[in-house]
Amino acid sequence: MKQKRAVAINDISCIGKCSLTVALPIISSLGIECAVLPTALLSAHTAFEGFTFCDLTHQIQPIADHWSKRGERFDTIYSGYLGSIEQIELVEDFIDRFKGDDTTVVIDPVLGDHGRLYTNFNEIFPKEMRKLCARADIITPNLTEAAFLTGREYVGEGYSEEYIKELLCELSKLGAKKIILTGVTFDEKRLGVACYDSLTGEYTYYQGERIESMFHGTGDVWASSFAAAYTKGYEFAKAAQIATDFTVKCIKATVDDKDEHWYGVKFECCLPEFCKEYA
Ligand code: PXL
Repeated sequence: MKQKRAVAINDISCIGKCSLTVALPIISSLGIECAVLPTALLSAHTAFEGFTFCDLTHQIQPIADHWSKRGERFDTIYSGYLGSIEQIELVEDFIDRFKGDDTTVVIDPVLGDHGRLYTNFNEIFPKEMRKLCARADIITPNLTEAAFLTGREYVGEGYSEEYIKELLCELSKLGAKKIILTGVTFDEKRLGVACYDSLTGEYTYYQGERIESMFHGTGDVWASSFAAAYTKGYEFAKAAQIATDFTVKCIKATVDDKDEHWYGVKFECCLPEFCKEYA
């Protein structure tokens, strides 16, 4: 059987377990080749004070040109954290060049969390991210990102199912046919995702155990395991469920190290089981 192939477009944060250091092992663990297009090199992700940042924007076009000349193809194009407006535009261009009939474009529109944009981003960012979302088949924003993308006010908790449906519907107007909202909760015990397939009109909710701690990089763990499962061939809502279960397991494996939350989750401990179950 032909091996599936994904390309992960993301930064390398040397410490802090997010972006490529998470995407590569998780996607590879399901037997999928994971090509990488590194967008920047950081000593640690941006929540670490004093991080260094080496911009690799100038490398994106030459790498794409080389791949294009060679006729390289991908089953999945998956992008996460992008460090500048120019990078977002280059990824738009990359998609236009490399999206074939059988390619799925998964965009995690990384913008912020807890109602705020991440360090380094300004209010122009969400506008450009909207254009990138228009080229996606699937987008996976959290509630903060959904608010910035739709221009609606951020509602952290205590929202209704109606509100979530409205958000999903508005997000689908950006262009992607399938939307997954992450970090959705309706009570103190459960946390999960809300999925909307605008082609079938179907809404699906999947909730896992809610663990009261905050670890960095869990959004990337979720999106990478979703991209891995979807590329593997699991259908949309099932892949979202697989990613939710995996992320909960990773958080549970890390919960005793709450004070180290900048360092991300111990997803490595959970990979053998993930692999055994879904590869
Ligand atoms: O996990 C998202 C992410 C990825 N990459 C970098 C980040 C962040 C979030 O802060 O700073 C560099």
